Amino acid sequence: KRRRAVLEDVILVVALVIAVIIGIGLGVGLREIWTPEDKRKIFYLKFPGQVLLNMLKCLILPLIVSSLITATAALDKKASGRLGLGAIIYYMTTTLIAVIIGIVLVLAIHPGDPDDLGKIERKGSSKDTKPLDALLDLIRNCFPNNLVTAGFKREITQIAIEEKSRTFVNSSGLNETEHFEIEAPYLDDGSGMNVLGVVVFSVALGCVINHLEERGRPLMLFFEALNDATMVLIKLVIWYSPFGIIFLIASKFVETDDIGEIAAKLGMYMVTVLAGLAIHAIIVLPLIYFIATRKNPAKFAFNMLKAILTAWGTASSSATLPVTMECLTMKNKVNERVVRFVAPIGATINMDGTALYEAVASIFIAQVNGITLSVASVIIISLTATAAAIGAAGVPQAGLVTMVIVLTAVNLPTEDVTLILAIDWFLDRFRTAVNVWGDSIGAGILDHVFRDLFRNESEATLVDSDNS
Ligand code: DAS
Repeated sequence: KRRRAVLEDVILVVALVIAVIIGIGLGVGLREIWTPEDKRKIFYLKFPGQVLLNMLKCLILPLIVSSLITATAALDKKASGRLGLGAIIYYMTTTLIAVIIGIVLVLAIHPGDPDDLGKIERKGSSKDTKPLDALLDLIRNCFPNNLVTAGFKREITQIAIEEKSRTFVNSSGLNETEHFEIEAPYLDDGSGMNVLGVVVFSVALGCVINHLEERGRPLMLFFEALNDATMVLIKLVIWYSPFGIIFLIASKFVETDDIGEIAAKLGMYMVTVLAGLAIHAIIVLPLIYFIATRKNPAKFAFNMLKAILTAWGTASSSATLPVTMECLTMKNKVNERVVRFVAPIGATINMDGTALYEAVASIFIAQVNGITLSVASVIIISLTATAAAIGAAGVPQAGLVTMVIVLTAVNLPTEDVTLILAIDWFLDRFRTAVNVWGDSIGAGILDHVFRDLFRNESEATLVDSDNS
């Protein structure tokens, strides 16, 4: 079964790479042969890609609700509360640190600089978006007044008005600047999904189901089944994605004027993501490990190398799971009980690399569109990137699928996912390796912190085995 899973993931990654190459070839070809009026056909060219994006958006709601409820409700059942609580604290802390590293880097490096892309200079800033209003919006959206409407709109206090200006040569050949106001389509304009509200509700319901124990069992089974079903649907969408990607990339190549410009931005974007992943994996995680266990992280890392390389090769945490568990127990001598609990759940919900990537990618897309995000939007991005990483399955391309959640949460154009599709299959392997490395560090720390919890238990086990 596992061999089949690994084979499937490898076939999928190969299909994605081939799809990218065909998409670029088709796009460059059409750019040459299509005349400007032919460009109307681009909507037909885009169609299979739009279908892919719509399927992804449609799966957001069931994915968030089922994965978060299942994750929060299941913890207590699978292991002693303390270990479960320790795992959650470690997961949340390292994932949020990864997101913050990503946000700091993408704002510092600014890979998607709109100035040389945007023919429209950005003047002024969005009016009437007072910080207090934005903060109240953020908190208000955590508690939607209607779950159903939360699925497609957010509550807001004001419409942000953006003043733009455009410089052009007028009839007498003089430069003239035209000022005009538009409604900022990306700030709190009430559309877009209230992801934060759905996330908060899901975690709250998950905790209550956990608390209800036996009485909550039917609900628990329902959401587990919903989660399984959603994962199957996501897998189907991911199998369709190579086909959709061909047309998304081709249409992007046809409609983008300056390919060189975009390529340069994608290069800077790749550097930003890889730099963030490197900082998190080489500095932050080993430091946390050393602080928590006083042990040498380099030795721990060396013993995990096989799992990290498998993660890089397959771009799938789930396919790497058995190797991760083997390296942890056999080489790093982590207690079997801890590994059996932390590794599978970690491979599913603890994805530092994916969370960092989603924060960087969504802010990059905002930058390329010349959109300056408010502080509230950046906070929404960090929270939804964390929730989206929890919702992402441990399969190739999962981070891209759930990134639609983050973009929808701050109402950014999801079509621009195309921008980064061409290199996503490459970045996916690095973020998957960081995901697995984060799970391993977690297991090492929890094993050390709760060693007394398991020592007498393992002695008891030894005694039992002596008696048997
Ligand atoms: N490939 C996913 C994993 O297996 C991560 C991702 O897609 O972001 O962890």
